[in-house]
Amino acid sequence: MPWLSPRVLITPCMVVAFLFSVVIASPAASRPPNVVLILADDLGWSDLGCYGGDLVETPNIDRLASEGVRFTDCYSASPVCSPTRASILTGKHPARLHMTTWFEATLQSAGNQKLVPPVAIGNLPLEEKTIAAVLHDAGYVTALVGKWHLGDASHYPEGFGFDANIGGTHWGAPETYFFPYRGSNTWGDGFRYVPHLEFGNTNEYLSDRLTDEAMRVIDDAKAKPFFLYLAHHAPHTPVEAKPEYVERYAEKLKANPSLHHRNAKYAAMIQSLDDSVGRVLAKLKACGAEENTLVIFTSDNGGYIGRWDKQQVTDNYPLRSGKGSLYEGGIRVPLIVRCPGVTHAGKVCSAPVISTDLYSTIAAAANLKNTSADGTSLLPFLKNEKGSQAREELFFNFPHYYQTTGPVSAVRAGDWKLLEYYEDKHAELYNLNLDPSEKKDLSTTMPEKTEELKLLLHDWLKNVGAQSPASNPDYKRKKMN
Ligand SMILES: [Ca+2]
Repeated sequence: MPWLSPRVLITPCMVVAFLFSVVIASPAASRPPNVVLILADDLGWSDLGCYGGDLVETPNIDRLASEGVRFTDCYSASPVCSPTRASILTGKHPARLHMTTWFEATLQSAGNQKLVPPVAIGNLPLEEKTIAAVLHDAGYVTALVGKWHLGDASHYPEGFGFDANIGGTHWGAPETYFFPYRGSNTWGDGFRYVPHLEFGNTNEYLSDRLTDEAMRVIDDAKAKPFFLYLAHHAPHTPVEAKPEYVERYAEKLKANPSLHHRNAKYAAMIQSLDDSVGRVLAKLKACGAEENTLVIFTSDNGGYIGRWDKQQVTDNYPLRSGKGSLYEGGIRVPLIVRCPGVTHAGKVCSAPVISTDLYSTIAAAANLKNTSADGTSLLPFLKNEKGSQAREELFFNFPHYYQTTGPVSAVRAGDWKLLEYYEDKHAELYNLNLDPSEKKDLSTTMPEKTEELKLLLHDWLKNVGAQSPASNPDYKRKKMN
């Protein structure tokens, strides 16, 4: 057989083959991007390694950040679960939707408090067109895997554009993270279950199982573009983790007594969350979808600073407070976005953004025209376009009580942040650039700035039709012992 030079190898057949491959490649290149939205539950802003967390190691999420854009000043539209989830899916602010507290809380009557919180909607209204429905109309396969928490059985994901609902119910948390993901307590047997995860194995861990289900969604999509909404329950309470990971972090804490984060079980839960992200990214790569998939990772509210098993769950240091509060610890959350060919690898963006922006961002990335009432596309920030303007103000409204707060609204305008509490109408003013921990209230020393932000906040509350708490005529002040 004669030796063939490389030049001889380029034959008319090869040219035809090349042209054929271009034709084959073209539809893939113009195919709409897949969208993978990974939502953590109650993950704090400073929990992750790439956000300064000092205990848990999150190599996969850190790598996602190094390959995409990491936002330092992303906010959840609410300091609690359901409202933020509604804001992500609808692009509307919870105050506009009147979905201002979590589902179970909408079913409970007011306690002995100075104010009666407004009646909040627990069921996402069926007329709301979610981003899943928008993508579904555009030919996407759509699936929720994990937590839903946006209403009762007549308001489950199937009614909002999702082809598949794997595990989503009205419950905000599983009773246990270990198979069969249900338990019994004073409310009865089978309390807080996760459906559709039958036939599991002993010691199977929920975050791992949800990831298995997410893999199947990607496989089942086959040639169609897909929207995978992987809504992990972790690291929301109950604080339960795989023993081998707990042991690892217990050892690390013993060796490093000065760490801010002190909960080995909670760290171990986040380790499993990081495993999940790693497996999803590997799956995208293995099936050739990596270059055509928008990946978003974020959390629905700040870290929970209450106790579980007599130990504080997390510490949002350097931010003040935690879940439920409108101080930064309650609403500032991680946000990482990777979209090959769009995002600049390793960029860190400090523009203030909010969970309502994800709807418009996903729609824009899929080249769909839909925009939302309260969001704006983050694509200019992802593309690093010159002249990308940060939004001038972000607003928050939580007219309810929680362990960390009384009814309150807030506005962030540039470096300035104002909180106004409904009980006594007092306002607090902070400069987040100089004082990110919100320790120095400037409201009395800067009355003009305080008044300016109050007016902005009041105008916004009025414009979106926000509900306010009312005085409670039955309120009985607790006797002091
Ligand atoms: Ca949550």
